[in-house]
Amino acid sequence: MSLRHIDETRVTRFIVRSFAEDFVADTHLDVAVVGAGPSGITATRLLAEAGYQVAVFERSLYVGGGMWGGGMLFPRIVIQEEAAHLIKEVGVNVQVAGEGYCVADSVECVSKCAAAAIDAGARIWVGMLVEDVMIDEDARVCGVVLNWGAVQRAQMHVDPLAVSARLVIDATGHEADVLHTIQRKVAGAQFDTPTGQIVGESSMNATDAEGHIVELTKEVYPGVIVAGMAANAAAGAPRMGAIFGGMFLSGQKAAQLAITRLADE
Ligand code: 48H
Repeated sequence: MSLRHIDETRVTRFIVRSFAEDFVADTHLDVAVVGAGPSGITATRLLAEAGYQVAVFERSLYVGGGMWGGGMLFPRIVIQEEAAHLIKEVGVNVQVAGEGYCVADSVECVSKCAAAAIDAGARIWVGMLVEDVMIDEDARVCGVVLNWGAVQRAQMHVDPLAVSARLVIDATGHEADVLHTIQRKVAGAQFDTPTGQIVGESSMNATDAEGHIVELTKEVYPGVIVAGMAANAAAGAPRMGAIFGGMFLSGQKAAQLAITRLADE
């Protein structure tokens, strides 16, 4: 069977039109999630499953954040048994390793978590960097400011576009990038962290890090919930290495907080 003659300009039109329709639909969101690592993608899925209009903006061309690389490029992640349900429910094969630990294939985990978020109705925008936030008259964050990740890498001067959101989740991992941007740009910004500021993560202590991550997942700045490694980084708490249970549980808590917060409005 030979394939039909291809009209190249049709391909162009289909791509641009489909993109534009979906992107315009996402210009007013209930929740804008920044970063498609394990915490961001879990929060996104759970919010979409709860019926909210949610999208995740990821500056890389791929989703999954630090999950792909497992531990030191060995493509496996370790998850505590208490958190394993959050990946089992999207179909990941989780092996019980003993003593409360489970192991999963990181490629399978990324693929199935992302697929489940999309199936639940969320859109994942890759290659899009959140370079700033929008702030309303009460100094509350009310949206994200977007540019292409490639534009940032090429250091081109290109003005951004903006998407409004009732809540933003900073799930940008070690960098806590959204919160650092707010700290840099909003004069006198105070955060709900031990110092009132965003301080950056401390050295590895997995028990401490995993023990605190869920409690540190909260609305640290008006309109911004922090999740995942960014929650520890914001508070100056430690890193934990290639154990991921806290990331999934933090994503779950961020979604629950967002649902409660949105219901209060
Ligand atoms: C758009 C952005 C921006 C931006 C960053 O690092 P992640 O996987 O984040 P978490 O917190 O869900 O998971 C952390 C985990 O992967 C990890 O690194 C662990 C457990 N480390 C422990 C240790 O000791 O090292 O994903 C964050 C995502 C990435 O994909 C970034 O590209 C993306 O956020 N991102 N996307 N706009 N401004 N900043």
